[in-house]
Amino acid sequence: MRIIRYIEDSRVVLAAMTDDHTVYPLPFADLMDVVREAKKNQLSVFRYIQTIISGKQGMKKELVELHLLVPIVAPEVWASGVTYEKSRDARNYETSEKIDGQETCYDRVYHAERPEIFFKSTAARTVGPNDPVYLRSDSNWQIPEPELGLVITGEGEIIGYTIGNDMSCRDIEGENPLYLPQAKIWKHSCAIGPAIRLAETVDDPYNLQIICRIYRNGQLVVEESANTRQLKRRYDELVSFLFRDNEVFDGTVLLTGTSIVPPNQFTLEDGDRIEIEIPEIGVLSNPVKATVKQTVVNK
Ligand code: DO4
Ligand code: MG
Repeated sequence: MRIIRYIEDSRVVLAAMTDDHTVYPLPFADLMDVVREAKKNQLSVFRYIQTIISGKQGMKKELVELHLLVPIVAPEVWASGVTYEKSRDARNYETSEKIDGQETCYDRVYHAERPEIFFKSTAARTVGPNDPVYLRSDSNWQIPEPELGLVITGEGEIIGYTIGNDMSCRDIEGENPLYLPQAKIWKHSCAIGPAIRLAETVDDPYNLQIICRIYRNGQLVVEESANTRQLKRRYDELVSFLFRDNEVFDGTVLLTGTSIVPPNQFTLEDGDRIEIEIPEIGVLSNPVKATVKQTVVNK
């Protein structure tokens, strides 16, 4: 079962979509309201939704027929880094910090007990399906990072899985790892969606295929895939580090890192379209838009 949000007649609708693609609007504004109500009724989220929709007439729909929004207005999006060998190798390729024969910070974090976890986005910077992700105007090497996202409660329970795009500037991070926030956070630099698959309806979250396709002028220019079985960490391990002495809000999304990196000579361009698919969740599709360079005058 998947949870979606969409606009219909100028109203935002929260809905459950069953595996036969029947959509049932839910009498709640937000998935976290459903989670809280399910707890009160001592039912799992899936069972609680089943009691709500039983006997109701849903409507058969494909996701592409709906005006989808982010499936949850995540107050914060955090991200894990260098959790896959492929990401470690890509970071080592782009970094100017390497010295022959010596380990880089990326080699060390890949093996360390403490994972890399960084702040990625706020609700205002995060876009949903079909909204444009933006390119930074001060970077010449930008890529999408297709990632599985964990949707978590303020108590650290993983209630669902979504797709995330951790847009990244390889040149800015490569110049100096301390530039990470600038390589990762700007307006529209994070996309999530198109749906949240309830965790209890996923057979094996360590066996999810992730596919990324990038189109330029309508032509497929990049197609790569990976599987979450290649992840070096466990999801609960990543969540437990995020929670260390931290206040984490209901509906936070924690991205789990990328194992898909386009060829090194590739950079995104204005007008490209990125598709990230996890078959159990759907396809997150976003056009790419260049940001117009702004000059800020210091007063
Ligand atoms: O170390 C930089 C971040 C890497 C990252 O975002 C990833 O591995 O997905
Ligand atoms: Mg990433």
